[in-house]
Amino acid sequence: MIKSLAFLLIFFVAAPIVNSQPALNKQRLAAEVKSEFLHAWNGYKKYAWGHDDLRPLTKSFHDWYAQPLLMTPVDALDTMILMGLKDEADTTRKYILDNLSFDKDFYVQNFEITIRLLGGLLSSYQLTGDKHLLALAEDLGNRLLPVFESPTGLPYKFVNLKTGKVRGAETNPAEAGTLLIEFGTLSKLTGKPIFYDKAKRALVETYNRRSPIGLMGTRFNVETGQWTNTDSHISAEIDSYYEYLLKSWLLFGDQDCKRMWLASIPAVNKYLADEFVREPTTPRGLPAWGSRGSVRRVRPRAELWYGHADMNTGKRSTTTYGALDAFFSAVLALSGDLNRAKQLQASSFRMWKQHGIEPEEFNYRTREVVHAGYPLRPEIVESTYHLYRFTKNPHYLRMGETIFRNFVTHCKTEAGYAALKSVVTKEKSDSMQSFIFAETFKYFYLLFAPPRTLAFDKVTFNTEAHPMRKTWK
Ligand code: DMJ
Repeated sequence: MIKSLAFLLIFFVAAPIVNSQPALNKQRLAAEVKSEFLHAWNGYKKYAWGHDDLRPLTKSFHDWYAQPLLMTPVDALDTMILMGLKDEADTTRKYILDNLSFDKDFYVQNFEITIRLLGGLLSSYQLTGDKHLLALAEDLGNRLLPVFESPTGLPYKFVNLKTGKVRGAETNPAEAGTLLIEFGTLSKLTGKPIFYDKAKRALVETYNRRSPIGLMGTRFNVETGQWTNTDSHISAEIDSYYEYLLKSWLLFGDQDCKRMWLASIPAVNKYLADEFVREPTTPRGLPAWGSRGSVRRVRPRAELWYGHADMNTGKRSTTTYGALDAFFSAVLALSGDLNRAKQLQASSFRMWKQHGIEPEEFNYRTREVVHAGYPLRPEIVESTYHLYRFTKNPHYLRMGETIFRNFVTHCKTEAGYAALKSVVTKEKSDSMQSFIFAETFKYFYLLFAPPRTLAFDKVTFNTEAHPMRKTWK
């Protein structure tokens, strides 16, 4: 009797309050995002112009290799165009065309150069029609091609841009399978099938190495074709492989990619998805039943996360999820699985709210932070934007506003934006990677900007948020 009275009381106390929040001012938020973009961009221009990245604490710069490859300007250009920053975009485009050369005698990481530079040049070409950008992309594409010359067709990790020598036989599904959107678009725009064929073969060869139960591992060797790490998940080193199976089908209408995606997703949902009911706890983490004092969250809650499992047995290994994994809600939404997309996004947002900013890795069962860093990642914003576009539910605008405000509060510095060493202590680190411009600010902006800014249903974003448009038959 006492228990059922308590239940009634708790139920009514905890019943959701009718949402009476004032309508959110999208126009004002879009303007705020643009102004924060410019704050970071001006910091880059002042302290790191001509280099790859800004170091926001020491107000200096960082280059990835022996000489700069203009990672930040190329990654940022299409965002400037979408934000309507015309003069800034014109100056940046001219600077890139006058200064960027890929005739460099050093090794670069094929995956990073493909998603940031090849992707950035191609989308900026599509947005401006400037043929010089396409010529630069083609030159880069040709210099990257030697990576595919392995006994299996799986790409080596590094290539020397001048000599074409390759190295790095151990790679992973993300680096091998996240190339077709960029190489395929380059192929369509130049009329040269080789780019499409090589990247597609790499994707198929990656898929062919799935386990008998349909899961991918973390690392393999491109010369032997053998797995060297069999941990399966949707996180770093595998993540965008799944994204490109789906998106290559959507962008190119490639039926093999459709088949591979449809054959892959059931295993992911069977073995990696972790659905459970979380029992209510008090704010102190004690069970709600039998505890005293005020109880806010009292009803058991169904949660969906994606954890780790062994690729051969499907046995759960760890219950970790993190900032990178948050991209998967966008992929699920794009695939038409809105139910899982919404549930997973709710989980990502809970992870975000626990410390007011998300950690790199989180144990979703115990709610403990495993890796506390936050390198300014965009994935949760990307998924918020996709869910808003698919559902039109203002809930996602409010979610985006919270994320944006926390992001500004904790990461803004005098010279730009800084990664966090720890989301718990909020201590900053001296890094501002180029994807803050390509992705984080772009997805924030597109979430709040008028839909006409970019035709969501006509573009496919590469994994660095560079939008590709099908302009070919
Ligand atoms: C980006 O370079 C890409 O989104 C990639 O797929 C994963 N990591 C970063 C952003 O977090």
